[in-house]
Amino acid sequence: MVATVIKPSPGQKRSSWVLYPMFHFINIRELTFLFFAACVLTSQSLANDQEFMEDFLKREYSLSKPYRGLGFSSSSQWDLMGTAMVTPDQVRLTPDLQSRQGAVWSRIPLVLRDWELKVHFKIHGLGKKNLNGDGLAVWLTRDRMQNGPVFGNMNQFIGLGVFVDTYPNADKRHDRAFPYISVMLGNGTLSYDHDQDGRLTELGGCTAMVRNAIYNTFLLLRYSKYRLTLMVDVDGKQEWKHCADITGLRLPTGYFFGASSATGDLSDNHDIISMKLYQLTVERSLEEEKEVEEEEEVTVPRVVDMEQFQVVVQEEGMSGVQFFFTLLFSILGLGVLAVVGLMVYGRWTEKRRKRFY
Ligand SMILES: [Ca+2]
Repeated sequence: MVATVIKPSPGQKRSSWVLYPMFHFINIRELTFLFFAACVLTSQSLANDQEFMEDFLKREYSLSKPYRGLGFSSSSQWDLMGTAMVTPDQVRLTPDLQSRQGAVWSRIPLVLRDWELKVHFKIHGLGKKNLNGDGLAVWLTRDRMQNGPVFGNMNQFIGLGVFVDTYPNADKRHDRAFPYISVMLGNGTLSYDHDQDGRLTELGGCTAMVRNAIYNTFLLLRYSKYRLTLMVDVDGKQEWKHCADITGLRLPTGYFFGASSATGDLSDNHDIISMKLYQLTVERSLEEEKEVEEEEEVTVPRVVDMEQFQVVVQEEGMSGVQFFFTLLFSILGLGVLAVVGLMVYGRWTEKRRKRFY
């Protein structure tokens, strides 16, 4: 299944606008010209919609009902860890209980060049808004089955992390509404800062009302031609909405898909219903093929033009009270130094005078 963002196609819009006044023209040449113009515009818009020739569901990378043998059978392609458990309807990463961590990880390294991952998930619980947490994460990383502080996975991870963050930890700032979905690319040294809800390392994201939703909630990650697109479908309209778009992103192959979640003092049920991976067949121009062949093997994930994502963090200035006390102690300190200095000088001049008499 190739997700198509439903929006009026610019080509179609323009062509109908062009066609409307054509009944006023008598000149057959103008009519012919308009006909061809309309054809060109319409075919361009169709070409945009059919960017991908084909797509295939790749079962070996997908997790869906019935979850036969998941987590215990040697023939299963997925492993469970922590509190994750399989029920007939979902893989529950954590129950709505405090201090739980659970994850599900693919056993098979991803070797596809162009792909699309559709995740059907559900976050729900008894806690009131902002008395629930912490959310879940979807991964495509070098390492798998690790415990840690980033939604139940290790920090300084290498690869992609998509965080469905349901609790605002940086509550001093009200610059975004939660739940908030964001993307991070880890290179092994970058840290996800939980207290800042990952703002400093975020490549893109959006608010999405995914908790206790009455509709099915989906997210979709598409990676093709070094471009990563994140889309969400959370309000029952069967439409994909753009959430993040990152170009120039180089991702090594051989990484593992996974999903993880953690609860702390606050909790929720974090469920994965399915993770479906589609291989995309993408047309490449000769130049693009050459570029792919010439490029040295990528070993560390990176974004080519990282500067476009640099977040400027404003250092908090000194408060008025802090400034007053700093000044007061500086003056007192200088005063004490001056008194000590005068005493030493007085002693020294006295000694000198005694020596001369
Ligand atoms: Ca958070």
